[in-house]
Amino acid sequence: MKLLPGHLDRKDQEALLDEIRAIVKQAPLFTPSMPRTGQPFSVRMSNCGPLGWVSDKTGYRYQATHPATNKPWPALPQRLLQLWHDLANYDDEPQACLINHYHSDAKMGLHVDGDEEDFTAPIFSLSLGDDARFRLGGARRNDPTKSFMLRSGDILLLNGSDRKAYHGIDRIYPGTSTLLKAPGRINLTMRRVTKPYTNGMKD
Ligand code: MD3
Ligand code: FE
Repeated sequence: MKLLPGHLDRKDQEALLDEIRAIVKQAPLFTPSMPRTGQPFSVRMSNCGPLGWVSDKTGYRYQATHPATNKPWPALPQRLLQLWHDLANYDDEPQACLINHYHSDAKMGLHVDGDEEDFTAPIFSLSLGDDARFRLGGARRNDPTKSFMLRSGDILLLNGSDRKAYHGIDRIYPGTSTLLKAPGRINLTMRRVTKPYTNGMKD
């Protein structure tokens, strides 16, 4: 992984937040639930880009439409695409940007991001709002873990073996940032979902 602390300054964070607010007006935050049990997540989600990640009783998947409005997801903002091009070191465009919203007590348990077909592409994460404690482990759930703080404006790139590693958010530190109007945190993750296009020819 590569952590770029404070990559976005306050002005850039505010400009990006304005775009995210416009997106969640079109594609409201929804509460995903665990496959089978239907247990709700504490994190609320939305997406932008051609595909979005959703979870409900029938499973985890990427789909082209919002689960409640059934409308296509809003477009990925140009400033996010530009950051991907500048930093991701990957030629193809991201296809999904998952928007996670954490209230003060929300967390995300250890998991692997495994619903993408292309694991050669990195995952690009950007944090806005209150500080969070992020935990990164290894390929197996019981591997040792390390924790890091993620702060507003930080960018985290996950590539190589870390791309398939267990990870989660242990806790939010409410009131550590003044960016959002209320305590909480937003995390954006840009992802490549399908394998890049090839026409089957050798060169
Ligand atoms: C490490 N989000 O959306 S971002 C997720 O802060 C997710 O909302 C967390 O885990 C959040 O799936 C962590 C950093 C991150 C994202 C994807 C990863 C770390 C990762 C994929 C593999 C390994
Ligand atoms: Fe994840």
